[in-house]
Amino acid sequence: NSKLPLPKLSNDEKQVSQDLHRHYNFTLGRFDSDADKGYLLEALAYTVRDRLMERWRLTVEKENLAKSKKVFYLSLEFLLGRSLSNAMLNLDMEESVKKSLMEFGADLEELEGEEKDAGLGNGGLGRLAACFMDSCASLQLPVMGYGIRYEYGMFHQSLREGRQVEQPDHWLRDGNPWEIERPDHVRHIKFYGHTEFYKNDNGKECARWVNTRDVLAVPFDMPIPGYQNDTVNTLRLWKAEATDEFNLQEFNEGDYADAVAEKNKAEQITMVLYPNDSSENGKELRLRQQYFLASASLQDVIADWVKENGEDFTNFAKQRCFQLNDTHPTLAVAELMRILMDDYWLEWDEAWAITTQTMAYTNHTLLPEALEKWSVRLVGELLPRLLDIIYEINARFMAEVAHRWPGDTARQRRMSIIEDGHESYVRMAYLAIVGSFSVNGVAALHSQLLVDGLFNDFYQLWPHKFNNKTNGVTPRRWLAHCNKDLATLISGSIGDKWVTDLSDIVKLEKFAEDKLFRDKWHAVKQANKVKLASLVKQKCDVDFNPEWLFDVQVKRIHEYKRQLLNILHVIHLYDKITRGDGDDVDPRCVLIGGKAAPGYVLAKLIIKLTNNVAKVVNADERVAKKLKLAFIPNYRVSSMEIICPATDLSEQISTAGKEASGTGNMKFMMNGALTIGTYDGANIEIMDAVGPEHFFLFGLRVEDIPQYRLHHSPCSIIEQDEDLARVIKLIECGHFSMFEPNIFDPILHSIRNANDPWMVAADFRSYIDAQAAAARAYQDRDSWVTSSIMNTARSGRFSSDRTISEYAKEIWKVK
Ligand code: DL6
Repeated sequence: NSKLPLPKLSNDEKQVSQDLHRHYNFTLGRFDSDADKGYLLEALAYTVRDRLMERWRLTVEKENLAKSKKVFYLSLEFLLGRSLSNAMLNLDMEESVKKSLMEFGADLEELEGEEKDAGLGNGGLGRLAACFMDSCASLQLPVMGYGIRYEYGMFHQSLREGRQVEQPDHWLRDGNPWEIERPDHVRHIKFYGHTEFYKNDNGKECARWVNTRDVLAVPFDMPIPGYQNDTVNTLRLWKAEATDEFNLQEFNEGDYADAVAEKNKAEQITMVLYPNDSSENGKELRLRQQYFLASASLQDVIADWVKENGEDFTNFAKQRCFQLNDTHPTLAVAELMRILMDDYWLEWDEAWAITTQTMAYTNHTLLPEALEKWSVRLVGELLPRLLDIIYEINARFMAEVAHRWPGDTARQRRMSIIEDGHESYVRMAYLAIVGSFSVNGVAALHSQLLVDGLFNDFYQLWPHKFNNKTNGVTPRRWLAHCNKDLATLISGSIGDKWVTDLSDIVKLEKFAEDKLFRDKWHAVKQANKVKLASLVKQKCDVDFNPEWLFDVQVKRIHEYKRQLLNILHVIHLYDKITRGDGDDVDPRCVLIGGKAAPGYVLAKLIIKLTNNVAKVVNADERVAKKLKLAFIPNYRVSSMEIICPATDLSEQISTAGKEASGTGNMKFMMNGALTIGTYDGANIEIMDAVGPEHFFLFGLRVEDIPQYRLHHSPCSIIEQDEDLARVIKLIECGHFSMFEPNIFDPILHSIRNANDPWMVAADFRSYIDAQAAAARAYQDRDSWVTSSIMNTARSGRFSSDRTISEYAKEIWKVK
């Protein structure tokens, strides 16, 4: 097993230039003198990737040598965005690349803009996984990611007459230079078939899963570079392929069409990412994806273990740990039991001890529609052996509950992993809790609500399992890379330690007093706003004036996130100005962006309303000096890299208790935006960190809502609030839908609904007041810039390095 040492490639301009030419001419076979941007980008990617290879090999070797504990982050989503600029930053090779590109007459920024986003996620949960991978590599932790290599990532959103239109995102069409196929690590994944019992060579009664229809899992590895530390971790993404066996069998029987259909069916598993951010509606293909990921990853880890340790699993739990990113990969609990018992003949108790000391589960939502459950019928058909195991886990768990609370059958029913009814379901969150040693929420309030409410029964049984890990974002991508001028200004003042230790950024605080520094800070923000304004012009054909307040809400479109409240505010300003009462309205540009799940009718109608309001507002001369509204299409990671550095006011306006954490809120804060927000998710911790004087808080608190609901009457709120009544009237009378009367009725109905879960009417007045306060504050430039600096200076806690250090220390126990 002789490993060839790879040459350590230097970053000097000459070497980079040589490699760039070599890849352009030899790897890609291009000889034209007029460099094609697409090929040049590819050649550059290979040039950069070469420099990761040796570091990657050494990282793997070092980890194996150290025999340290390894962690595996299992996630159905990794929203990576672009890789090139991130790799260059981490390898510190931007300058030499810039110079080398001159020979091709190319501009780095322009090339970077050509790279497709790897959109393998929906939103917060997937992007968090990507930030975590970055932090693990930057902290040099032995953490490997496992996910799915979707052929089609998150759909491309375009607009037709203001409505969302979804188009497929075939991000792999032109190849992906950031992945390496590893056919030597292919795994077989079983589906269908049945369980068979037999006696093994030692006379032990064992089970095995037979007559299965197998699918191949082929791994593709992506390098995850740490920040200038020679560490390169691995993200392994699985692709489904048909096995040769069943292809051949049907082929030989002359059933060509069926053979091809089977092949397609197998490959369908990793064809497309489900574009729903909060409900999956029990689709069979989604269950296949979940099992496919869990099984491939666990088989991979176990095979590696056996190679290193033989079939002795005594130390497995001390040496390996799995973090389940939400319930999506939770079948891993049952799959680990299956592998240990069926393949290595461990006893139940032994296997269960290993499993429950190895699995840790993160919950990302309290929304009932996002709590996964799978029909027992479906699980039984697709994964019969897993269902046996889940039943057995539940039977033993129910015995424990009965022992702890004798006679409390209501509690047993409540806590059962199997929900009985007309149709029975497997409750995935309960399987995850029972099978894990740690259960965490993603912000302090969220974790508290979990133990007080949703998981209270489990908390009573196992209080020690529950903990909080407030989310964070990587300061490399979300400040050093995306806001280079600000990063330079910061490093010029306090040094660059903040890049790897964001707590150091607090040193900026004292510069808030410095007039010259404030002017520079303001100048950077203005330049970023000019860039965003030009993007908005290009994508939306709306003129944003960089002198005005940039008020931004970008995230998935969902009722609980309340983009609707934002639009009501815009309509209110429009109404105020047009009725001649706009003297106290300060100018602002409002930007909204985000994708709606394709089947989420109301969210799509909210997009349509935004666009219709934008059309009216932007065309009305009477408001032209005060108000602009734009909806930016196809919001994704790379758009956020331009949006967050340019934002003045960050909209984090979810109904209290509904947003588990939020991470966009942290990116904006880090880039010096002030937040207008509810007392929800990580907003609370953001406000605690920055101080309420630099934050615009509004709205009901989660503890007030139940009492408030008893007498909640949106109709009387509307009646009593003249401003809200006028806004509603404007929508109702068709002012924003001249040619399609009544199209917004479902939205009006949702606001007026006495049971409106999102409390839009209830929070309207305090939102309007907070918005007025924000606009007023923006007029005092000096004090606004001070607050902006304070936001960045006090964002240290929201680095994903801090979050990951907590996972490493308190859950994974790795160094
Ligand atoms: O934890 C990451 C992210 C949070 O910041 C958001 O607040 C939360 O909504 C999101 N959760 C989901 C839930 N999807 N599922 N399941 O995306 O997680």
